[in-house]
Amino acid sequence: KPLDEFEAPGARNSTLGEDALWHVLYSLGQDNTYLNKRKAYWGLVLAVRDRMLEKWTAVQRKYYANDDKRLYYLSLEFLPGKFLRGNLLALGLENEAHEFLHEHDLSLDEIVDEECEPGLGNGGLGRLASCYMDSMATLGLPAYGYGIRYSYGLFRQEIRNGHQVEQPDNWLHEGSHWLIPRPHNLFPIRFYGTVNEWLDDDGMLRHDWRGGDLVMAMANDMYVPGYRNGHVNSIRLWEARPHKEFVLSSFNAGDYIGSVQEKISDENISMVLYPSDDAPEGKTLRLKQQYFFVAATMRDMVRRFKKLNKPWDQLPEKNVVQLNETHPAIAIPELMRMLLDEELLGWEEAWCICQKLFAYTNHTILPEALETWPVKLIERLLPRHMQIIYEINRRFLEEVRLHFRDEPELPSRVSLISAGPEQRVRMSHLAIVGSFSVNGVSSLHTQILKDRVFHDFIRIFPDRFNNKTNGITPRRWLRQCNVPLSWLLSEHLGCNWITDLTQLKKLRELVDDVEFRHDWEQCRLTNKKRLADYIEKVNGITVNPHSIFDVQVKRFHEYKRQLLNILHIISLYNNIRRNPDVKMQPCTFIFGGKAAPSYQMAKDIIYLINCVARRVNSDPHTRNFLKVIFLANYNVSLAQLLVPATDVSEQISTAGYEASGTGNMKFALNGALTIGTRDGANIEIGERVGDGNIYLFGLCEKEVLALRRRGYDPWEFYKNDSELREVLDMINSDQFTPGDSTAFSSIFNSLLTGGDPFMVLADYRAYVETHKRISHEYVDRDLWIKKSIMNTAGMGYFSSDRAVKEYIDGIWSLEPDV
Ligand code: 26W
Repeated sequence: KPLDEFEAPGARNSTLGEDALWHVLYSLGQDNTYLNKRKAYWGLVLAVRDRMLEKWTAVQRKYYANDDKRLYYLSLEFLPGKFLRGNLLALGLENEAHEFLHEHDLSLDEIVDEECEPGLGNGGLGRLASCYMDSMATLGLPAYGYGIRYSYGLFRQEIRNGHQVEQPDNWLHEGSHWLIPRPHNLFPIRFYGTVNEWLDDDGMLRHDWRGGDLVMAMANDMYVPGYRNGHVNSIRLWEARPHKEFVLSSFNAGDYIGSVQEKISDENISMVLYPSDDAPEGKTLRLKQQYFFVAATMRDMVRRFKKLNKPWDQLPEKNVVQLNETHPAIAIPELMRMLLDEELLGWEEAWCICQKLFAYTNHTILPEALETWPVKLIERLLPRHMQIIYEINRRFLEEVRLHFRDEPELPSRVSLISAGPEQRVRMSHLAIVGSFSVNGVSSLHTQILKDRVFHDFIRIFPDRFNNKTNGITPRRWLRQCNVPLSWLLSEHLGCNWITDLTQLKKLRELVDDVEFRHDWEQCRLTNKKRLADYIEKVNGITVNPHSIFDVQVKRFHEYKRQLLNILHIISLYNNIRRNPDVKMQPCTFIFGGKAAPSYQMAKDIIYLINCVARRVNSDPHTRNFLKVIFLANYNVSLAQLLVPATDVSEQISTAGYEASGTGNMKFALNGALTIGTRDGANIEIGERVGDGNIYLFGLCEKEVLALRRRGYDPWEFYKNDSELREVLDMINSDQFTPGDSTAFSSIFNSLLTGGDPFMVLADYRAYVETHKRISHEYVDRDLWIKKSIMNTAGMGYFSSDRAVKEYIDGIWSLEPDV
């Protein structure tokens, strides 16, 4: 069409393709008489965005008109994955997009390559936040996500000579039109400074925090469309901007370079995501990030609330704040500060409001992951907040002493401040005391919180603790990532499963249908071939799509026990070499995942896997039976490729350590069989897919505790299991690193002299025997496919729609607004 025939989008009697072309010319300023991938991509993004914005503004208007209660979901991490495909799907624009691209000799598959993935999270916690945002929009909830617009997401992982190398992830270098900057939504955020005291008219002592440094928080909005329901929510990501006045004052003083340097250090706050999901780094910048986004978010919430002209005690009737881990827990003293110092409420009134407003989700029991901040640091950076924390603690401990008179030890155990040479604020205690709800993320995890980690608190606040087993969104983790299977499902079940995943249970009636099983297997094979092509292209290794695809992808951590997996692979390798005529089902073992840059042991394990892979893949005796693949830079996009192509899902954490896991759910939903320990959500997955359709092995949580109490000696397993000994001795030699026999001595030592803290050796034999069973059962294709179908059929419960509904009923008391 000639240019003058295009109407500006908004009038909306134009097609998606017409709008895309319009945007190529008028928004991007590029010739739209021909398109390449990049232009088609960006044009489509803007055309899709227009449609979301119309719906979003209508939805916001409705929230105000209906006086809805709002949910604020505070998370330092979000991992949404690529947007284009999911947004087209949710808005029902897929066909229009295909037509448009087809007219220009392009395909959706090609142009989504143009999109870069926002890696604004480390792993499970960030991805969970994104699944929940998807479900909240699909359920039509008045909900807002809040976080930080990091300039650099989680590092890009490269593998060089077998080692992880971290590269910066400059995901915004081309800009992202999925993110709309809102330069007028701007709040000043204070750091450092001093606290002044004054007496108000009633003679009450008041506090006023002033001075210090100001940084501006600027909003950037990301949009989350519900699935075909006309609903669109948003995630507001704060970006740090220099405070004008500050820069100007030094500028006028003639210190030009100094003023620019100030500007640079202010912007540092939102520069980069901390890449650790185990031990907190304890850096001032991290605490600054936490306070920065929390303070801006509380301002935004109070700004909206004030428009309603309601008394303060209605704040918790009109709002609820969910804290994703303790990372945003500083919101509690921040809201106290606003109510006390700015709104001049009394302590009791302000505290009552906070305790009705906040709810806290715990995602980890690893002691080293529980956040604490030095009192000295908070005193300096946030002096008023430290005063408030002391006062919260004083009043709390007074109550504790009153109610538990015969337990003089209790106050120090539950105190918000830990004693010792360096006093620290326990953020989990602050979050528990300041919230009306504390939840774990799987049955076992919540039980452990109640029995062990927060046992003292369960007696103080018996009704506060509850479980919300995690869930995943079926839109991205089935409909989007597994198109062949989605077609098959919709053909037999209709398409309601997309928003009501429990429909999948009807698949149980189809397991005996030979033709259906055949189609099921074909879907799986299609997905496996696609993955094999990717591996060929990226790693240059040919894998057999008929081999068992056995996959372990997740962050590298000792408790997740990638080591157990590679030990088994080495013993398999030894066995094949000993029996060259062995009759076994060929296996492809696939690994992926990042190690925190400062976590040396995790990096050593990555190196070991890559060295074993090099040896195994090039050995002519084993090549046809065994391949080991490490896929670099595991992220959401790669997960979407792997999950539907996996036969065996490795979920093998030391029992009691994995709070829930959500990868386990993605694989089982797509018909993979799980080999796993009785940990986290694995237990609940087992209950729902049935004992015969999951391979659970090894020590359970109670047995892990008991063995540790009895005294666990890994040497015994080394001495008594010759196969295992052979494997460990190989690691402790130069077998995988010719000429260097100490490359893996840290691993060997940790497993033996180090006491094997995650009990890898204790579970080794059970793991190997379970793998033997899997290998046998896989060959019986009918049996295996039936089990695969039974997995998908049993996974309806693990939809994030179910999880979010449980949060609504049990914690948030919200009304869907559709
Ligand atoms: C401060 C350092 C830090 C950063 C992140 C400590 C801990 C974290 C997260 C809690 C780590 C995390 O992602 N935990 C995972 O949360 C998932 C969602 O609930 C669970 O499924 C995983 O089992 C849990 O490890």
